[in-house]
Amino acid sequence: MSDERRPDYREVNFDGLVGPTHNYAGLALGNVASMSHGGLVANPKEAALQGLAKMKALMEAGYLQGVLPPQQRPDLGALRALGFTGSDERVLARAAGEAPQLLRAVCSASSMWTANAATVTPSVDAPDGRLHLTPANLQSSFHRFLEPATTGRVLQAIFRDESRFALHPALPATPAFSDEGAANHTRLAGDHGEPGVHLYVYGREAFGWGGESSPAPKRFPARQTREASQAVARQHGLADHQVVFAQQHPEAIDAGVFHNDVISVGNGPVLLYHEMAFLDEAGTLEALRERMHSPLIPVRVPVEAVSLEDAVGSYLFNSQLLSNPDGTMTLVVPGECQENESVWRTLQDHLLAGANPIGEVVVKDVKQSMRNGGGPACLRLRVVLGAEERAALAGRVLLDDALHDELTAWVERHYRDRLAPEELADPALARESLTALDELSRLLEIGSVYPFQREGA
Ligand code: SUG
Repeated sequence: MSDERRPDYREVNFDGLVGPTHNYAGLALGNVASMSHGGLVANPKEAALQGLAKMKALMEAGYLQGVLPPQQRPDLGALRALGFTGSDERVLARAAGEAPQLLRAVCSASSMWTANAATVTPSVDAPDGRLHLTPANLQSSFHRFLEPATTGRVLQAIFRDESRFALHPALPATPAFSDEGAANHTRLAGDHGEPGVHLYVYGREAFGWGGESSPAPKRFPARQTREASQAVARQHGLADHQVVFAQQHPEAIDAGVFHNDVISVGNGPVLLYHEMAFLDEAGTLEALRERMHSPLIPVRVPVEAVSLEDAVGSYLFNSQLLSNPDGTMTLVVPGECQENESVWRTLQDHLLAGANPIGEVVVKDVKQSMRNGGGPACLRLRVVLGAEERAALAGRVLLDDALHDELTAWVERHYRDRLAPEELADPALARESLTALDELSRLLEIGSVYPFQREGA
């Protein structure tokens, strides 16, 4: 790590492309939107197009935009591993009859939420001068535990240059090392090229759980452990003076804040957070200030302005906070913020009018994803890269007009515009999905990342 600033370092937002089996299955305990929308009819085509429209809008506004592909779903390999045998049709039919929740799980398009794909440390912070990535093990739910193997292959295909990029194995997939990736990680720095401080927010401690210093949520599970965050920081070579570990407020988890990115968002020197985000608010800010090279700019939203319920319902904090070249910042909020009076008022009176760099609010409609608890920030993985590192990315994953148009046409060609949970056993859906993904992997030039391309599965 060096102390000099690197002016060519910029943030690339890698959004997850929504997969063809996007559906509402009510799979995510502690995620209020997923729990309340299970069973609804989804529109995979609209979901994918909403995501692409967001990517295009940000690209046109001058931000660097990347794209990550969806995963192979239904994951028939997972069903076979659980004892379902016979032809693909038979496996699907038996799972639908005997274990419909398992079928729903193996059909989830949850890899669209790439904030949970991995945790990333830019090269400017790492002792070996390489960018470090660790795929999240996502072991806290079965449908998401199915993601890291393919995520690892996708990241390997893109961050292939070992002289610049270090891809680590996911942590052991066991409750003590429960890891949900960048959704619980925030890098703060004066600008992207300045050495940063890494804020890791965890919900529980695995060893010493429930003690007086570590109160636990009572209603919903805490998905990230302190031990997992510490292990990721260790893998990436970060030193004590570069990291802060903060416990999430257990009352927030019980109100539906299943990841830290549902209650705070930071970028550059700005940390926008709700009063109930951290168990020790003052201690967390102080630790950040002590370590940062530039002054921290905290933007606090008190409970009186926005209740926890409104924060969770509107996803105000699951916004994208984007840095502009003139030092201002843009907040990309989900449409639900506009529909909530206290949230919209807070955005105007408190955030835009306040003494902070946030100078613009942009509203984006990602309702298809929102109904499963995924706002604008869930849909992207932030990767800070220098110019040479950007040039070293493999595959065709940085969005330009041509790629956007090809992806849109690809979605129009292959996706259904309605998908009910009862339709997931349709063997035609599985075939459509594989045909689409095979074409996509060629379009993105990422090679054979899918199990069916590797094993003939
Ligand atoms: O893990 N929802 C995802 C939403 C993830 C949002 N990501 C961030 N906050 N970064 C989850 O809870 C619901 C799927 C369903 O119910 O069909 C789901 O997995």
